[in-house]
Amino acid sequence: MRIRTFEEYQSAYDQSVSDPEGFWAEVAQDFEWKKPWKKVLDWNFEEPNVKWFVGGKMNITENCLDRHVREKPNHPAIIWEPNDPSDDTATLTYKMLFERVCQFANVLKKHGVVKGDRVCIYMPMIPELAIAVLACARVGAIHSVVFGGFSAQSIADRINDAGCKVVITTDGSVRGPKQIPMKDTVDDALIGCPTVEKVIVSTRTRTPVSMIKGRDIWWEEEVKHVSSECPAEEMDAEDPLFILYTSGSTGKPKGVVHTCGGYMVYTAYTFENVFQYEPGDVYFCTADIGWITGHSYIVYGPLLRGAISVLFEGIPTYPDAGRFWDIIDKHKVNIFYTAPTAIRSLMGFGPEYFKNKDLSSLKVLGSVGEPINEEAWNWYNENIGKGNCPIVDTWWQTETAGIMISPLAHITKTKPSFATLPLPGVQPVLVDENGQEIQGNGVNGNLCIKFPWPGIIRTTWGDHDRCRTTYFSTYKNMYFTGDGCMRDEDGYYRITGRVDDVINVSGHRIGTAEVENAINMHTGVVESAVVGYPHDIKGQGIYAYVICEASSHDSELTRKDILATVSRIIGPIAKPDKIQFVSGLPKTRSGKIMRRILRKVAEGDFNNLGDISTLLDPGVVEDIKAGAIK
Ligand code: 7RM
Repeated sequence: MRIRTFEEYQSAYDQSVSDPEGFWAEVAQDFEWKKPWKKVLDWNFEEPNVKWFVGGKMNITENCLDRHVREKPNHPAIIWEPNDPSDDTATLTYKMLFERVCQFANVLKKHGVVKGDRVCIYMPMIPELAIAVLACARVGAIHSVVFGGFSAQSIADRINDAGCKVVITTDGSVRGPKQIPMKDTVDDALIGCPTVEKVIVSTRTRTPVSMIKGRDIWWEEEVKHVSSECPAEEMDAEDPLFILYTSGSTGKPKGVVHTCGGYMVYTAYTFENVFQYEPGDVYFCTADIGWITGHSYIVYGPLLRGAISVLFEGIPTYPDAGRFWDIIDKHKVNIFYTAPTAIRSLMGFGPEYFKNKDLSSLKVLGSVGEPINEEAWNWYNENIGKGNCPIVDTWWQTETAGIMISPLAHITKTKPSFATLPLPGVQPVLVDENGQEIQGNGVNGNLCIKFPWPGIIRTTWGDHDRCRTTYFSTYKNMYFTGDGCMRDEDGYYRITGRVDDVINVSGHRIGTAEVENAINMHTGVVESAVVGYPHDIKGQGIYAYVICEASSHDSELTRKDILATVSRIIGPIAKPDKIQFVSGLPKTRSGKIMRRILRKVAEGDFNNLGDISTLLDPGVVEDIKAGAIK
């Protein structure tokens, strides 16, 4: 169901509110179902229990692949752009992708993977990553993609939480000038992973790896011995499609679960309407498939709509800061979707990197992952879009599966740093601290959604109650996003950032508790507290206050050791930007750290610390201020 005008948007929106079931049933007609659903929606937010297209049977890969192979086998599906621009790009047509997915699905089957099994995928941005994802979906296995930048410890935690039977990885990977071991890291992880039976290794770097007999097998060898025909497993609309781990304010990352039917309908619908994708358009999303943006808008959404999706292995600054613009020029990209952190970083390199590039193929620009500041929005609009490409500032989350609040390209009037209006099917509300809905315009509050949409999180793997308490218990009968938001006089939404203890560093979600736990693993550390602070390029940086044992003297060495510890426990993305050694933390008499004070000091705002009289020892505040890191 394609929206083409603002009036059509309004009427679709109205219908989606007055008759959500009728609305989504009509959207879902666009797909191939093996058996029709009996009921469109069953839901309550108390448990929560949300089911879309109840009783419907399907397989998402038939909608991503088989159907396009019948209609246009030789149409490009994936254009792979390697890390090194002088290496060959690879174009996979729908037919080629289909055959490779079926082949690899047969490899999975041969090694005992059956419907419902969990498979961990730890790979760089190569076509085999998309193939592995789709092959899992083909056989009904639940994929759990772990971002290639995570440490062995993080991989192990995720494998064990999900009970993965198989791991798919590569020998190594290349990112910019660096070679990164992948298989070695997996080997380290697997020391503590009893559920893993097989490791399938695809070749990327040809670096030496150790292959354990009986456990480790080569991808290239395996695919030689299987057929390239593999009927798709019949899945219930509510069977899990994947688990994706994401950070929250407390504890270890949660395994967000999405299911087959709703996810399919929601990602495809949002993809085509937000970007206004036209047949033949070349679409380039710069995210990594290890995050939700890559799942929904590199793999599933675009392939469901028969699109051409560019899959880029490298980084924005290699071989130089013009790489994105080179790729746009080379592949004549029409739709470009990236993150504010990348825009801010590339802005800093100056115009020489884009001025001689032909960007005239561009029609639509997108932004995702964090609030985009006006300066970055304007720079993006003027220099990349040349003033005639709408910017779709898309707000959404791992838990929402797809875009929730966003302009529709060429349809919704944009406004810098506003995600603008909810998509059809999305009913946002702003609530105050008491859980009261804030009506009217020109208001601020916590962003909640009061009605289910097909992509809503179904559960957190292995711990349904955690899903309830995290998202559905803060405010009764609402899904709580964790974001603060303002609705301006025009009814436009502007997301202001997290209101919980989640930090958004370069679009990566990092829980302060996770970083604190990692820092506390270091032997010399007694206690720590982590907060976010505004960072010019990353959006937010990580500021750690650390109390060390009296015996640690060389603070520079301790600082480096702490960084190494965090890298080891979580991964380099969670390394604090600033570490301040303190003798105490501002705690209330009941022992609670007053993070508000720590945030203010980290921001450099010493004069508005608020009431500190309830602190056990108000004296620590002076010490913290005196030692603050600029
Ligand atoms: C897609 C994704 C989710 C968090 C979310 C927000 C922030 C994402 C925007 C944004 C302002 C945006 N999933 N966020 N998009 N904030 N404007 N357009 O990023 O699960 O990794 O992160 O990201 O705080 O809650 S995520």
